[in-house]
Amino acid sequence: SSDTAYKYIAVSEPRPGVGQVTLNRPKSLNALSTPLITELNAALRTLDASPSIGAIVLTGSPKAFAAGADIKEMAPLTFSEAYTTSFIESWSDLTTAVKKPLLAAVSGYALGGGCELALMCDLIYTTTDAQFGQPEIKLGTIPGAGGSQRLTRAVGKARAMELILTGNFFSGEEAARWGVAARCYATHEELMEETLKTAEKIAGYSKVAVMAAKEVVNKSQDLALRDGVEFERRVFHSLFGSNDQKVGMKAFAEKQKPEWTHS
Ligand code: CO8
Repeated sequence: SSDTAYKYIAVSEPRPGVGQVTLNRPKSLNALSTPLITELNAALRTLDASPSIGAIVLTGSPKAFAAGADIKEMAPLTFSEAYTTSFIESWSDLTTAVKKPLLAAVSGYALGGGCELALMCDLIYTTTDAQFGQPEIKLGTIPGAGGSQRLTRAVGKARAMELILTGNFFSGEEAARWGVAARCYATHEELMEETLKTAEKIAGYSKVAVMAAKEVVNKSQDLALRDGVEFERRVFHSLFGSNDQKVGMKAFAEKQKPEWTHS
């Protein structure tokens, strides 16, 4: 394992086909510094390229998924520095470079950039008492890693506007009720167990179909309905060219378990 190469994260394979990245900067509640994001991007690229991995879980500690971008790193930045170095832009690598499903398991604080990082993942599971929020307004700034756009798409304008203007936190229970998270669980242990179980299930399907499914669902967030439906149909048609679509349908007809070839 390449674990030892990382300082701010840990990488493991807790279940067959499941890669896990654990944010590990406990002294600052997993504040997302540039070096941490650089490691995260490298780990995700490695897992995405690994033929044995079918799904990726991103998590933090029971106390904090991530308490935001690193405020101490941001404090001295000038406009020119932020602008010319495209500060925060590399965070989006997560949404553009990773083709395998990325599941966020969120316990504790998911604030500011931490909330935005979770929102960049394909699926969020959380704990009832997790604390989500976009508190940037309290620092004299605004969300900068997609929060105003992704949170608004997830919860609607009324709630997003209230959350972003007040900086109020919302619970994991609310996140699940409002559609930010797919599910919430009573404890961190239960959260991890259920997230890994779901990831393992996804990793057991054809990688071609899984990647296509992730791609078409995410497209719904970018495209108008008519274009999205058209895009879905094109991708659906293209899967007639995959081996696994034949494998899956033949196995169904023969009442056999499909043996995916991932091709
Ligand atoms: N950045 C840096 N350090 C942090 C951060 C952070 N976001 N959050 C916590 N820490 C540090 C604290 O400074 C403290 O360090 P130290 O021990 O050296 O004093 C340590 O972590 C523990 O934190 P606390 O003592 O504060 O722990 P509490 O349990 O008392 O409080 C809270 C926990 C409520 C989570 C509190 O730490 C807090 O409010 N943190 C900041 C939350 C926040 O405002 N997040 C949003 C940051 S802004 C942002 O993410 C913008 C993203 C996009 C920017 C785009 C710009 C272009």
